[in-house]
Amino acid sequence: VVPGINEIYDPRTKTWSEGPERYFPTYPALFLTQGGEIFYTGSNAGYGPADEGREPGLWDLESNTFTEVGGLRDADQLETSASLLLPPAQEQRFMVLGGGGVGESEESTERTAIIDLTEENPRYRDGPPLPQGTRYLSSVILPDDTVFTSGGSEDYRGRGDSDILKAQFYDPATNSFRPAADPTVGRNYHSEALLLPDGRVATFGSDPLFGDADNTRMGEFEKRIEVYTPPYLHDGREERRPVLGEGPERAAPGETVTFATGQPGRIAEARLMRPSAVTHTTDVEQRSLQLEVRRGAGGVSFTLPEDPSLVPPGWYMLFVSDEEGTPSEATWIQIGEGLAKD
Ligand SMILES: [Cu+2]
Repeated sequence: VVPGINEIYDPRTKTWSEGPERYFPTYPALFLTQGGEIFYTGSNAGYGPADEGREPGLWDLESNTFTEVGGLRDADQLETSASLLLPPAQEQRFMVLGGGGVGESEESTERTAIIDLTEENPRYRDGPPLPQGTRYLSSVILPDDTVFTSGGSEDYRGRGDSDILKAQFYDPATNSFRPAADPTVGRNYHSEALLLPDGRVATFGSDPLFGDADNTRMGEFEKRIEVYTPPYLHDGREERRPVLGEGPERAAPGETVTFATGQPGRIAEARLMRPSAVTHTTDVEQRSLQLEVRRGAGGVSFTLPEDPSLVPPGWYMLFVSDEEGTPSEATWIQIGEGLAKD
């Protein structure tokens, strides 16, 4: 990667062409927005000067103009922050969580912030604070529209034994955090978490700079994996999960798809969730779309959003949930232009 040089890939012709020139630090969190612009939340994984490519904003690729958005507190602590497109994706609200100073800075922030891109002049507004300053926080959207956040460290790459053995849920509906079961393994740089198709969350990796609190020994890459089971599968609910039966494996945006089920009355909600491609604390692929549920005799139907900037082509996990919020296991469906249902 050459800093500032961007390329555009066309999967139809399998060719690369020159994209608009714009500089970002490494691993910039660049999200596709509804309408096709790119939103840079400001999250990045460092390596670059402190005064270039750090301001969050909206990037119009056609005109190569960049409109900065303001309102973000601790804007000098966006390195190693996490960001995500909040569920449901149709609302176009983005969230930034934590982060630290540039380079090997000891500083980190507990700040979270949210921006609504449907507003005329979008600006970040403060969200509820994290329990403490946090870098490398993992954040995973769950099928019940909450965000599971876990781990991270207070100092650069867990220095000084600063891993944070805490997890919490962020609920966009109430704009608040509530605690989740503590993780048992510390996770800082090069750690990840993602949603599994069975509704659980896997957390893995971590690349501490040092192996002890006094910072005298070299760190070792963390090889243990943890699997977290959210409360929506506790207390026997796992046995009562709704089940989605036969349906199409492929569909085009805007199409209505029908799936068989023995219990259409039990299916209250449906979410189309893009599988994770997380690295360096942020997953720009992660998105969850709310689908309206139509119940029929022996089946349920959903109409997919029409706009490919909301539903970029690819494979998705379709989750249905009951009134209580107990999700099904995911059913895989490939969505894209020209993929009519079969
Ligand atoms: Cu890296």
